[in-house]
Amino acid sequence: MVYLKVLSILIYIFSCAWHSHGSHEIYPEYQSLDIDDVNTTYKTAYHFQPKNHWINNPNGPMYFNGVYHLFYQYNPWGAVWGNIVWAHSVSKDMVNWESLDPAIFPSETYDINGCWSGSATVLPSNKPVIMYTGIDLTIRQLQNYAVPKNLSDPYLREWVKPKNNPIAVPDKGENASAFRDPTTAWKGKDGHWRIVVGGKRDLRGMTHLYRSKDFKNWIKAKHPLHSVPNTGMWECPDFYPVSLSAGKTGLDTSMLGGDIKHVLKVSLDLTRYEYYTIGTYLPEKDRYVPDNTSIDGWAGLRYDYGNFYASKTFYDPLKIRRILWGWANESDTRDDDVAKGWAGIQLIPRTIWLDPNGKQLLQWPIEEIESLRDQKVEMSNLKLQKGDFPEIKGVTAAQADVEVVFSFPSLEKAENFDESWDNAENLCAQKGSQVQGGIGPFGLLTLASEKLEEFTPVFFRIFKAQKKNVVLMCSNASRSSLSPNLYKPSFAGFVDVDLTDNKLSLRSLIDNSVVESFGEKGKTCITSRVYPSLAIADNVHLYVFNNGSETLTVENLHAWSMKRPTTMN
Ligand code: DQQ
Repeated sequence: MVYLKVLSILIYIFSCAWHSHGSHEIYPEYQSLDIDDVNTTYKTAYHFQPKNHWINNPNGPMYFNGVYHLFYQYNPWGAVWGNIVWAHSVSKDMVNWESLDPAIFPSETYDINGCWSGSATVLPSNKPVIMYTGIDLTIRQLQNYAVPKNLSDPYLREWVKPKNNPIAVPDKGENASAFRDPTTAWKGKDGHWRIVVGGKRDLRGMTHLYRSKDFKNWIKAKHPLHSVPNTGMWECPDFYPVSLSAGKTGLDTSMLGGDIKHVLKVSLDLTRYEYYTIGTYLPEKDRYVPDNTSIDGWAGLRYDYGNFYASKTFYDPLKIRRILWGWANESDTRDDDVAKGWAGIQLIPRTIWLDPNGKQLLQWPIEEIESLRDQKVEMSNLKLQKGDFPEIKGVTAAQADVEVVFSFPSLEKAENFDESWDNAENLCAQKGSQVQGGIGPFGLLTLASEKLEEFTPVFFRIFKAQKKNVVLMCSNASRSSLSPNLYKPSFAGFVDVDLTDNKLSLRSLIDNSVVESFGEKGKTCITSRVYPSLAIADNVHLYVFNNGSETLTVENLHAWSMKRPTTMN
């Protein structure tokens, strides 16, 4: 039994990792090929990306003195991972961006082989500090910090690395290649600061805890904040408070108190997926205990069930919200990346808050993105019978924002749910958008070619289970492109919703090679990176569809063409 369980975990890990674009794969021959002349066919218009080359994790996002800062892992010399620096862009609205010179780059013995991920903390004295992982001369991972050279520069262009770096090195016997990605710091009631750093001991993933009185000298705590066996290396941990009662209002990272829960998110190097738990932070013990409603392992809740990794949140004091940035890696091949001269995008920043049920988080694209909405079309009260798929005409289907609410008269026709179907992705692969059901599949056909040789459906399917209905949400890339050799997964997640009003809603942000979708007001989110060969630019179509025997109603549908931001690097 145990053997079978371990075997199934290993098969799962391999099937995930096999397809994922590992960020640390090294291709020396491509690492420093400067590519100025990029192929723009699949470049996104309103998702953040630099002019060229490789990008991965968002780093140290923050709001400081009227400006949003986004740093990110970047290869200044090629479209594959390598030569990693902290690129730096600034914005007043997180829609229009101005790119600056890299803020942190290898210069010292303690970071000469790379400036890897980390976080920013704005101290109460209104001074930002960046913590990041440096790769030293002997390829050890060390934690360092950097401060702005000139606080009166509104863009904080230059950063200096104080003399007492590094501030944390791996302990004797500790794995020096599994010690990275410091979090934003939080302050305890004792006035001391805390950060956690991702790590592992054998296969036990963990967050090493450090404390400091002055933000300069850091002492490692005897025990990690949290650890879980058999999860492997924990990359890019994120730890922050959320409120049970404040709705969408975000909390500063140091907030503690009555109705506050905490979230611990980790990025699993083994599967290249993230998961989070909601739980309780015990400040007097400096331990985090996940609630028993959160699965604490690789089958746990995800911010996004698709191409989404190494994410990071920050507290936005301007609009009192918490914002999530996530990196969407590629689904094309390394050779495609080299040929197109770029790889990786950042997804639209999302406001993130606790569901009033206390069991999961909710996410929604930041409101600022709506400033890019242009030409609009609407539909309402439209009946969709089995096999109907009316086209949504009048918007640029390659670059659109679509919001739709579906309703169904009853749940009677829902198919029976087999309790062994615990893997949403397998279920979605098996019951794709073309396999007829009872209630659903229904949703949007995005990035579709004229004769439907290519399409990426984003849809729901409702099942009847013993205790309650089960809602499956899919973003299925299996038919997204005629090109072979692409990664075309049937990404999927379940949606925890009670369906008492017989309605489900969906929003998709479509942007040339990405479809970022939000099911039921942000309960389940899925991103697909896709590379159609026919459904490109003006040859893209967009449909709403129903393939279930129950007739549905599109209560209302709003779709907008999306403009390009005025400035994007
Ligand atoms: N990538 C970074 C690391 C991090 C990993 C290096 C996650 O700091 O652990 O580019 O994608």
